[in-house]
Amino acid sequence: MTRLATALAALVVGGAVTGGGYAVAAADDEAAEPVRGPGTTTVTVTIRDSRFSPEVIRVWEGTQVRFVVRNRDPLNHELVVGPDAVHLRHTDGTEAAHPPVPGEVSLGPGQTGATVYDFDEPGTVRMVCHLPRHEDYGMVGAVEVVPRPG
Ligand SMILES: [Cu+2]
Repeated sequence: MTRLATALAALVVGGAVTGGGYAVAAADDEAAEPVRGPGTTTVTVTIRDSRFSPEVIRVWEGTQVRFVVRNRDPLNHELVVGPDAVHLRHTDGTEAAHPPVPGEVSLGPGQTGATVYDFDEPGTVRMVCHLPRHEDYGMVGAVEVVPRPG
């Protein structure tokens, strides 16, 4: 099981116990992630050893996140954030390189890049590196979009 899957499983279990559950979203090796936003916010994601850090990001609905992505590995990576349809398109492998569209950034070895994405609906939005076998290796993360009260 990947660390993310473990974290999500913990989230489900925690939800059953506490009725809230979000507090359990942080992996045991990471400090609890604050809920960021609303409005605009910048999140730095570091890639090392083909892992995103942080793997779980929490934002209020109605938050625009500017992802600054730092690739600390000596190989190519990417960060693609979006709904399942976007990930399916990349999994099919029909798009090898990514033009600068919101939520997608490709990074050469040691590069830093940025992309912007709007989180307007509560729920879980996955972030994935779709280079061959990277997702299987565990290069996945999630943005938990928390509904705003009222
Ligand atoms: Cu990768």
